[in-house]
Amino acid sequence: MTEIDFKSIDRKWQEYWAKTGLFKTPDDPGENKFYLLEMFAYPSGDIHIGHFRNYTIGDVVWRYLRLRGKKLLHPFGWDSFGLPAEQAAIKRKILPWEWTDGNIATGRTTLTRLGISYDWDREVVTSRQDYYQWTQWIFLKLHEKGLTYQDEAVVNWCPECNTVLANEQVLADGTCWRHEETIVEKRFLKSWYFRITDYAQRLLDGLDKIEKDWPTSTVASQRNWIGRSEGAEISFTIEETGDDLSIFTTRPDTIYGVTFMAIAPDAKLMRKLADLCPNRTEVEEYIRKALRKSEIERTAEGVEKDGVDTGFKVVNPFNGKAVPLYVADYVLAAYGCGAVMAVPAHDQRDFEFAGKYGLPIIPVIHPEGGSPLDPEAMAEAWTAPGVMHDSGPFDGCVGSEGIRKTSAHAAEKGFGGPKITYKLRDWLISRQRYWGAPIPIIHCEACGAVPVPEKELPVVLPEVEDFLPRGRSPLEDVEEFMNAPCPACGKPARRDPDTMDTFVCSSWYQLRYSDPKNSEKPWEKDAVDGWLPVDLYIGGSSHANGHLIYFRFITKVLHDMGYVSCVEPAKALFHHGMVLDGNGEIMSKSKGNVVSPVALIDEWGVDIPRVALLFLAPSQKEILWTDTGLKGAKRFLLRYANLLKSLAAATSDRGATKPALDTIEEYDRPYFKRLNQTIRKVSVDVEELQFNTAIAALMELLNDFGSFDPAKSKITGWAVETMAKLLTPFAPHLAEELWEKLGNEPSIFDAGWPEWDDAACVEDEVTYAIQVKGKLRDTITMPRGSAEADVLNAALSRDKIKRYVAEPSAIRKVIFVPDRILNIIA
Ligand code: ANZ
Ligand code: ZN
Ligand code: ZN
Repeated sequence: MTEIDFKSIDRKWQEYWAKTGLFKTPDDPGENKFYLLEMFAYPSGDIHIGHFRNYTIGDVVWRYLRLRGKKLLHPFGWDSFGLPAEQAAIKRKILPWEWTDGNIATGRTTLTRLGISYDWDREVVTSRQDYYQWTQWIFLKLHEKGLTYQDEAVVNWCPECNTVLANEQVLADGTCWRHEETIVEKRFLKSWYFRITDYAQRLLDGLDKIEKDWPTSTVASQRNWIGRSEGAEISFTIEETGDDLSIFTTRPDTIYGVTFMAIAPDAKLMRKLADLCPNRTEVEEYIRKALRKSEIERTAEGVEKDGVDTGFKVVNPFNGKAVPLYVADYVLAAYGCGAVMAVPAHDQRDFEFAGKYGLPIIPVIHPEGGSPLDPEAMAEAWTAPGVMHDSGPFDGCVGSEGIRKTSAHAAEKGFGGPKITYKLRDWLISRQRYWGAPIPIIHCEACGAVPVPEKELPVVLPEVEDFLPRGRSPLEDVEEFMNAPCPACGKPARRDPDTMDTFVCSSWYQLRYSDPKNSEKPWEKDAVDGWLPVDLYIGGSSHANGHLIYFRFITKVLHDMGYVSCVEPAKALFHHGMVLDGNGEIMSKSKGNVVSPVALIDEWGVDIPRVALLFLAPSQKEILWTDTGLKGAKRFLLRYANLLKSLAAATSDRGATKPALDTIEEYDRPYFKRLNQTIRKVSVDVEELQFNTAIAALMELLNDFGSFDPAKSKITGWAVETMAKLLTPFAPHLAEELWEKLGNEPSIFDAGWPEWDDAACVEDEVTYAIQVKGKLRDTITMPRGSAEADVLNAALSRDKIKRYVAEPSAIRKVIFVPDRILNIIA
């Protein structure tokens, strides 16, 4: 086999593509547009093999669609603000902008060398003024729409990050998304929020529309995270203070069974109550303790729930009964109303709590048709539906009827009514860190929080030497930055010292790519509407409840304000699998098992590692990376190239058009069929991002053509060109080279994707004579080339044969003549 100099082929074609502007985005998207997007990167080091895989998946799609004649937008950029970059800079004792600029340059060079089809003219860098000016503009737009507010509340605080975190940045076990060892604490802090909860229902409804093209697990995870719950809100009254104590319940039908109330230690109202309540010392001590626990610790199943009696009594509006009010940390401040009505007979947590503190258990729902519940004998709460008892006018109501009637009653009497709540919380976006987009707000003693006028954007992040985190924003100590005249009254005022969560930067980048150089506006409406929504979005599944909810939210807000027409930012979503080392371990610098894509392409060129990555596993599955994949990929590419070169040498037919099925001669029929089947297989598989099976089909094709004799064929020219095109998505450099070697004008990307002919894909059928002991008993038609076992199975299922062969175990021998005879000796 002739060797191929893959590296010089890479260079040659990458230069050619750059010169001819192959990856340039066309100006006029139109009907035929396709917006292909991979999640952009944190510039926190060079591209690693996981990126190589992810971006290659996108590139295969680009190459394929380009051959199909699509007009493509395929941009790339850098999520360069935020903790990942800032932490890296701190560790290396350099300034964040130096660190990010250096890494961006390196990353861009690597991606270019990997031959990924990005239009670099559209690159965005979130930490540059020409970008974050518009991040600040987005803040102002939300502010204008009443979707921002500042609130003093208990927040998640990571002591390692030295900043607050959004709920989406706290992992399920209560640790920080950047520090998996660090338990997130609670602090009381004034911060800015985006009212994402206003969009909870719309975010759910939108999922119905996109779910067929989004991974099921991510859709389910978002539904769960948004957490819609139907029930009622009911207003109780604290006897001593007259305060309203509203609660959310999914079971208002149990309200006659309330024997105590419980409020979250961090509920707003609790701060006032703590000062006034009879058991003040104990209550305050309990609150202090509870605030140190994570939400997970507080609510975990199996953990004993505790609390403290405040000494206050609360009146049930349904029956006027007064019950004690406890402060208990199993109640969460930020869900529902931050307080619950406790019904020990019908709620398991309340049941356990009542047991612990000797509180009464009053069953008010009894099993339908069964005997009434006896509180003395109950071992656990009765949570199933049933019939209402001891419930005044509601006695006898069954199941959901009770829920409906009690809610309606509360509404009628003005102390509550039906209510839907969501688990989703508002998005906390203030960060007490330096490396982010400053919040465009000026605090004035007279006017309050005043937004910076749009024309004064950007609020420039000052370059300072000392940017280390200190528990409050480092900008607070930069006087030149902090002092600013109030935009409303002109008097001296102070800027908001915090910067925005980096997820604000990434919540709208998909829009900016449509018009990245616009300095007048974030984008031209025509441009954004021409390209959006993203047709295929590729990225990791870890962003399911963070970025992927935020970017849907921001798109909807901007839609409502008329800045973009689409309501959902991405039509289809694909999660690529990880690349692990040969033992299934995550690659990391500390383990020393990192595989660098640069080292790979220095040794093998681009196409070999690329085919290896694509072939090793389906795109959504993990890859256990070993070098053996490279050797196999190389052997395949060499054989493929050699076959094409030798066939091309045997024909002068160039630019061949596809022959019609009825003109194909006997010799060519099986080859024509295999090619058509392969075109179909590769097309369908590439559209489903199943590249491993597509490459396997090319390997089979290679074998089938092992015995092909161009001297006997009339379709050699067409076959060779088709085979070159089929290789293009997987090994674009080599395919382009072969295309030229075959005597065609570059570029192969303008040559069009081959079409298949359905009629030519159908397998020929043959008629089998089925004999039993040499006597003809039946005939059946089967695809040509069927395996013996398939023919035998088909034969045994026929009544005529069953008569002679009662069961398969009776068969002593089978004589098989391919495509003609099956003789069963039984
Ligand atoms: C009384 C009751 C009686 C309840 C009963 C359940 C069964 P989901 O389905 O998750 O929405 N709850 C309400 N707010 C809470 C908070 N801030 N922290 C902790 N628990 C809270 O759960 C709703 C139920 O969780 C509510 O219905 C309330 O308990 C509790 F037989 O109210 B229930
Ligand atoms: Zn952290
Ligand atoms: Zn003012």
